[in-house]
Amino acid sequence: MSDDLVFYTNPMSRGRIVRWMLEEVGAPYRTEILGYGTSMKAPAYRAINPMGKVPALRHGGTVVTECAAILAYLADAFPEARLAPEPGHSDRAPYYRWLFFCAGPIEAAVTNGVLKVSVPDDPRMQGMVGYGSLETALDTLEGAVAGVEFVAGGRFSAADLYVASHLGWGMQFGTIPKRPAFESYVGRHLERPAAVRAREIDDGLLAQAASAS
Ligand SMILES: N[C@@H](CCC(=O)N[C@@H](CS)C(=O)NCC(=O)O)C(=O)O
Repeated sequence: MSDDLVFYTNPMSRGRIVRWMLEEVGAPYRTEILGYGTSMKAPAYRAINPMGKVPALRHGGTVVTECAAILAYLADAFPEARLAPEPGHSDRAPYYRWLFFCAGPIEAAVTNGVLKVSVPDDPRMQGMVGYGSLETALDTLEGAVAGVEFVAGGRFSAADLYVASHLGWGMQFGTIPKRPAFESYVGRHLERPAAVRAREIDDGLLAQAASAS
């Protein structure tokens, strides 16, 4: 196992998104499991991510946190995996657009939905809230995935991996309503060999994670 790439995670976390990306990249990596409320909050790990949250990635001497940032970083660090449109290509625009749209508006809208924080039906309030309303944010994302296989250009990218992960988790946990366009977009991507492998690896680590201190 390589020490060049170290993946800090817990299999019951957003780290599953990064695991899928690492499996798509195909470079060797080592996994470190952090326990909730224990090693995740200890000084040794806070030196890597002061938030005390997973996932995080160390690549040589570089640390990157935040799922979307880790995905974008890996896509650029391993260009041979072809998981991002070429720098400077116009497909880079939708690639960034939908990565950031899910990391920002969708993530915030869905979390607030779970917490029952609702935005008043007042255009001035919705204008202030970055995602407008959950409905508007989901309608916008539906427009991006409806009838297409990929959100950026003609092939699978880290943006698809991230969008499909958000939609897949959201529909599974009932925080995002099932819509035919979401289901057909997500279904295709979740069957990718790297996605299946990543799920198997994380499922296999659940017992170890439960006893992680
Ligand atoms: N914005 C971060 C969110 C990371 C996050 O909240 N991770 C959760 C698990 S899914 C966590 O580590 N929670 C533990 C804690 O906050 O104590 C990302 O996208 O990576």
